[in-house]
Amino acid sequence: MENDAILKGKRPAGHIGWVIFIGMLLLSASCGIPPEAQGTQPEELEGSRTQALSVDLDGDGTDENVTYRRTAGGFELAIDGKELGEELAAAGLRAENAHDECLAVDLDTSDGFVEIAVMSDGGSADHRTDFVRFDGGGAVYLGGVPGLVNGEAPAAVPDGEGGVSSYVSFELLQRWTFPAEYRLENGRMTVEMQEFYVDEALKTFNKTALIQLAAYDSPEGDGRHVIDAGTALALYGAAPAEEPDGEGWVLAGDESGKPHYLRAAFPGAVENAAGEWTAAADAIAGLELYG
Ligand SMILES: [Ca+2]
Ligand SMILES: [Ca+2]
Repeated sequence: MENDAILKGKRPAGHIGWVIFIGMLLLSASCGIPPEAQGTQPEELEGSRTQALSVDLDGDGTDENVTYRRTAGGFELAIDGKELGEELAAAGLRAENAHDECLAVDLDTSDGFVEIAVMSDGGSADHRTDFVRFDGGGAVYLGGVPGLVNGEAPAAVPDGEGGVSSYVSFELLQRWTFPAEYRLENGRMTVEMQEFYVDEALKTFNKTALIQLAAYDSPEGDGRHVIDAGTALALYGAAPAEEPDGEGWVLAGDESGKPHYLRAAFPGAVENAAGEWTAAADAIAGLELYG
């Protein structure tokens, strides 16, 4: 059946290949839509219409009937008539500003399951795709990744082998975004942590410490010292937080070029010299929203 084709095959080389690949994914994932409607279906969407898909989610050879509808508070999802929204919310799935349609995505073509991808835009362009598996009995929330699997930028690109190429972002009023790989491990989408994300191209200048800041020699947290108020800084970027509300690190450089790792808490607080959190705007001058 059509859906078996999603994400199968070799990883196309290069960006153009991915665009084509995603286009194929979109078409093949519209499995409940009559073939003649597939080409124009995304443009025909309206706010709250119910989407119907017919797809074998658990690999038992029989299609499940999936209905999905965006709501003011998130989305409704039913499989063979059984409403699963509450179950998924209890499992931690939040989809703020969910998209009008979900997609059937085969995260791992070797495991017999086809997942439902719920895309959302979040509160402030915090694009996200969450994955739901139907195991024959109920829905299992697999977690999610930043980015959208429907081809819109910022994109998340499944490889069909359990991995998703996406990104991590962290912000101290300014937001930094770095490429990152995610992988389905033990039924949970997990970011493959890197030691530290730094990109010289994302360096921003003309910051000034407004208060005494705590700083460290490395993102392991050693060599704690204090940056004096009035110190001119450049900010390079940030490591990812392991959880959206977690902590991360921002790398600052002073005029001598000496690096200082600042401990930061999502979505915009920095550790002061007393070891407490201070709102970033009160701690560092010159931060620009999403600069
Ligand atoms: Ca089935
Ligand atoms: Ca699969």
